[in-house]
Amino acid sequence: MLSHNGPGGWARRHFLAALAAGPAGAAAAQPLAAHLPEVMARPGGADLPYGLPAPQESYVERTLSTTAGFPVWRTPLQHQRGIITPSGLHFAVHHNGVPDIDPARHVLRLHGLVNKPLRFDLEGLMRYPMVSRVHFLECAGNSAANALSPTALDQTLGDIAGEVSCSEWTGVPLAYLLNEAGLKDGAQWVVAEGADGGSHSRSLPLKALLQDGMVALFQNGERLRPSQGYPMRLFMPGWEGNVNVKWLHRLEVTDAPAYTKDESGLYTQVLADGRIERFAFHMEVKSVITHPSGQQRLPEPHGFYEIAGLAWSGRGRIVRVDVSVDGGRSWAAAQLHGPVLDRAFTRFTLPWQWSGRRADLMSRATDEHGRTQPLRSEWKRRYALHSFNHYNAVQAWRVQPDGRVENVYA
Ligand SMILES: Nc1nc2c(c(=O)[nH]1)N[C@H]1C(S)=C(S)[C@@H](COP(=O)(O)O)O[C@H]1N2
Ligand SMILES: [Mo]
Repeated sequence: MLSHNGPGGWARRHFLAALAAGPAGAAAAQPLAAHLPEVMARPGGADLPYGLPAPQESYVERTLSTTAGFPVWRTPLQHQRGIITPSGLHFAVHHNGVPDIDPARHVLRLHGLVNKPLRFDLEGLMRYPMVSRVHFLECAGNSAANALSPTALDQTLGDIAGEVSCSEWTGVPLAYLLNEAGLKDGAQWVVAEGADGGSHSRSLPLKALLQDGMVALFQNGERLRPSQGYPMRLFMPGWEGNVNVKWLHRLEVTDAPAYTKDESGLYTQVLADGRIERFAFHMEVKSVITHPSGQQRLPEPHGFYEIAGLAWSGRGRIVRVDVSVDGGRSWAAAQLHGPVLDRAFTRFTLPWQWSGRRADLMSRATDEHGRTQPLRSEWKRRYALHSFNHYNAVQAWRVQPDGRVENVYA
């Protein structure tokens, strides 16, 4: 049988070439889709065992930034139409690289304040009943560029706020595993640990895990990508990305949080009065206009355009998105497109007749608990000057008379 991806196949040749070019070359290397013409030119070979986007769409890619000191791959939200992020475009944050895990040897241990410590291999876990849920995942540090000083004026939406994606996650509810192990008196917290080099670990309240936690095994119908924690990760809907421990291999039930390096360092937040916000798990209500957005250009100087975007809340469903085209002086209710799901991306649109004059576009989402996005000035008043986590303020785009769109601090 002909294999394109086996040893010596075209995919492998491409990767070897990218590796030979070094890390910088690898990042800048042409995407696999660029090799499609080569495949399609082969007689009778006009398709692949695992499909790829059209070569003409190969510019739709995650963007890599290493300024944080570790790789951050951002979703190009400005190209997303719909609520599901294609798996290959899911954002990724790796504090200790991506471990190469043999699924046949990977084991998840559950121990601590339990009656019966348990050990699950992948085969064993696969026999448990599973649930499927569509949820967004967002890094606490998403939109940091906007939270800090005005540095992101010439960036795309993905560059600014692409540390959020939305997928269908399928896996085993944590309650099944915790109840099987049996909880001892005093059990209050669970410390989750990953199998990556730095043993990424976070403490989570047991009660919330029993209600909502999942050991996710599938993403959009296929096994998790290595980038998302293959072969298993913790998933907590609506909570900051960091607690969703990838390459999960240990759950320890405890009576108190462990104050791990990952929760006491980067992922705390300093308030304006100097106090520190600890264990702020929820990602708050937020929205972004994807079309038009930063660095796009409206092709005609005036006329009809559909404003489109995505809204989400870590606390529940989106009930309303208001859009302004005059920098927040007046607002109109956008149309929400179903399905409107709990703690998931919700698509919104508003028809717009552009006069051709400079216009400042904004969106402001409200969730079912009546929480509404703050303005940037309101958000900045609450937190210390250098704080940037959990930034959910209104995003503004300026449309210039020549159709250019740029980030603006309104
Ligand atoms: N084991 C492990 N889990 C991890 C991380 C990590 O570096 N190692 N990064 C965390 C951070 S900071 C985020 S935002 C999310 C990102 O999940 P994703 O890469 O699947 O988008 O994973 C979290 N889980
Ligand atoms: Mo993160």
